[in-house]
Amino acid sequence: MRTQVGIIGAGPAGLMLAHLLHLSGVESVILEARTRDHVENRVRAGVLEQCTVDLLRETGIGERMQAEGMLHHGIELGFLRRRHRIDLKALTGEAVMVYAQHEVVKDLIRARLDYGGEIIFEAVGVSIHDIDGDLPWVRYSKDGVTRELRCDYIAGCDGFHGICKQSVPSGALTTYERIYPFGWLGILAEAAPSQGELVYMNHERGFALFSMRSPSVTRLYLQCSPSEEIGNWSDDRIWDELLLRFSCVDGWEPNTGRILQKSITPMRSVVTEPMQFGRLFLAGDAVHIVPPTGAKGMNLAIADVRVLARGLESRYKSGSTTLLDRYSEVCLRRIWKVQRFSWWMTSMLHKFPDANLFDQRRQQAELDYVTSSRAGALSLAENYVGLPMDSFGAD
Ligand code: RFL
Ligand code: PHB
Repeated sequence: MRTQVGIIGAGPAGLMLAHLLHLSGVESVILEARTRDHVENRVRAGVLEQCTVDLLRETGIGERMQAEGMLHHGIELGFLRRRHRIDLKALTGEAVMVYAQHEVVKDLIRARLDYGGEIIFEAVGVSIHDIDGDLPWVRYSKDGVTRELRCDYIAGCDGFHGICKQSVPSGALTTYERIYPFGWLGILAEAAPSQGELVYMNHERGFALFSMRSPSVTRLYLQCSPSEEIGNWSDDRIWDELLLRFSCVDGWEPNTGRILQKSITPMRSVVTEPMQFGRLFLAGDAVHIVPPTGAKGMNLAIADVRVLARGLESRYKSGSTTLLDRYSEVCLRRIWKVQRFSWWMTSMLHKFPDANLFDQRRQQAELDYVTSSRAGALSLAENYVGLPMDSFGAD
């Protein structure tokens, strides 16, 4: 089989890239290791930046998000048992949309299949070859038969545990990393959200986050040890800990209900540079990870492929690789700013095992500053709704 762009991975990065390429008249084939059912039901992110929302709308896949997503004009930061609102809309003129990542994935898969695009699910044993030559190719197996996909370019959108980054010769890429001494235990609960906006709570027992998925489902997270076993957390223990961390002087607390799903995620910040090697372009979690405190992972993945799609479109329309050659440089400038923000939110809100009383008071002073100073709140808000998309222009 032959195509112009071979895409590895049907997460938000791979699916959005295929969609944008289709709109530009560029052919692609997606190879995905898991089943359609698995990728459509993988519970992950929930917050879309304004630019992501605009992109979904402008490219014709925003209809269900528009109907079912929840537009949020503010968020709350809590510390010392009080919640303080950051008015994103008043500060920046923009808002965020709470709409689950797996719903975006469903919308992208449906759009692709509707226009006759190909997604090969359950493609196992994927390996990539000749990425430093002009004719890269991919080997994979489907239904027990080994096949080859020949292409002009390969997009490595295969997430943090993917094979694309590992296929680059050692020494060609540099990885920058920070591993945090905690993880997040996340639950989905059958309970109406007890208020309309997200609450990021700093507490002496550790961070907690109140979010939502629909008028009847609440999403909650609590900071835990990175090596924590989910089996140690009964439903009762989870609710006791959440209610303790969220307890506020005004009596607000999340509604409780049946726990539908629970999982633990480690926290890390990672960037690998450059994002290109020969004819292989890496995008999304395959090349960077942010801790989820800034709600940026999926948004960054989509921002990468927006730049990549423009570069590829220009290559096929004019024959010029000028934009494509700048892919990594253009993306990394924004990625590092988003990394900084995600690290900063994480540092400000979590309890660090080695923090002393000085660190605790300094953290509270920082939260006090951000929630009481317009300049402090504006900086947070500007980053939270999403920094402007980088362009290829001379800015
Ligand atoms: P994905 O979604 O991991 O997709 C990669 C795909 O590649 C497939 N794959 C392979 N296919 C073929 N062959 C192979 N060898 C393959 N290896 C892997 C995988 O099956 C998969 O389908 O990466 P992508 O597309 O880069 O998207 C990144 C986002 O998924 C991720 O950054 C976000 O989920 C992060 N994230 C959040 N992002 C936000 O923007 N806002 C949020 O509010 C937010 N909250 C979160 C989050 C991530 C979390 N967890 C679970 C890590 C909250 C949490 C708890
Ligand atoms: C979520 O709803 O899953 C969510 C919201 C905000 C975050 C991270 C995750 O910062």
